[in-house]
Formats: sequence, structure tokens, C-alpha cells
Amino acid sequence: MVQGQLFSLAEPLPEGFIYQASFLSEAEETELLRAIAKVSFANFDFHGYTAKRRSVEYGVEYDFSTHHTNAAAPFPEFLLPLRERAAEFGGVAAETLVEGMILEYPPGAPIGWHRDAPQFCNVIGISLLNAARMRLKPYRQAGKILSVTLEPRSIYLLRGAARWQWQHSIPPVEKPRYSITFRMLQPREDRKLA
Ligand SMILES: O=C(O)CCC(=O)C(=O)O
Repeated sequence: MVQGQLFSLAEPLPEGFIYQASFLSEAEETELLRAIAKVSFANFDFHGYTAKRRSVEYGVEYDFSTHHTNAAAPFPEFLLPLRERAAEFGGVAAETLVEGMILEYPPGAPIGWHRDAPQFCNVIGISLLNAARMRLKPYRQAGKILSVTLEPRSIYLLRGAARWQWQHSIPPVEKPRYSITFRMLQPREDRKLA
């Protein structure tokens, strides 16, 4: 496991960014991709613009037009063991990971600079099929852009400063990639401070 501030490469990563390569075996990745092939993805529409990536959300979903979270379809069976393992990695109980999202990035699809919705706190992400570069830059402050390669079968955790004081983005991917992210709900009293 690599903790942001202990990262030994040239660039340190923000506190609270924890990355582990080879979280999944190749066989586990193949199984997940097989299950994902049967999933119905939806286009992601935002202010009249349709993003190149597609998504599906389980448990709880965030509505970008109302900025509210709503109940979504239950987690499919194939995601439950992965949620258990992701929770173990994140040091939390599996049931606290109330939201599960699968993103499909065809070649050329990016995700722009953002911090995740304030309803959520810790975010755990698993990468499948091909690598992508995640960039991180301070949120509403000047600062250097950092970058980390998310290898296929790797996992990352965003919490603490990495979650709240930094934003992240993924430049257009060269090859198709999937990510599975799990999110915890932020306690209500803390949301006002976010
Ligand atoms: O694909 C990823 O790993 C990043 C996903 C992300 O940033 C998001 O869903 O907000």
C-alpha cells in the first residue's frame, strides 16, 4: 500500500491518497469485465452536454440537476464481494459503502476536474482493463498538478486532504477503461463544512 506522503517517486501525492497496485488478480478482473459486459450503462448528461463516458450507479445515486442523493437500484451480486474487499482496504465496514458506480471510458473519454459530491466522504476506486492517469490539484487554491498512473487491477482511496482539499481529473484515456468506485455517505453535520 502506498500512502500519499510516503510515496517515494519524485512527486509526493496528497495526504489521504492511498494507492495499491495488483489489488485484483487477472482472473478476478476477467470475471468482473464479463459481468460488466451485461450491465446497462446510461449516458452522462450534464447541462445539455453528453459526456463520452457512460455510467451506472447502485445503492445511492447523485442527481447532478437537483444536487440530491436518491435511492438507486440495489447492488448486483457480482459487486458485493468486491465491495467487501474494497471496504477492508479502506478500513471501513462494507455496509458503509452505500454507493457503487461503474464508469465506462471509451478511448478519448476524460473526466474533468472535480471534487466528488459533498454528500459523500471516502471514495474507493478500482481500475480495470487499461491504465489511466489521474491528476490531482489543490481545490480553489494555487498549487502544482500532481499525477499518478492508475494501473489496471489497482485500487485507490481518497480520504482526508486528498478528498476535500484536492480535486482530481482523468485526461482522455488512450484505451478503453472501466472503473468501479464505492462511496461512503458523509455524516450530515459535516456536510456543511465541506
Ligand atoms: O474513473 C475513476 O477512477 C475516477 C472516477 C471519478 O473521479 C468519479 O467518479 O468522480
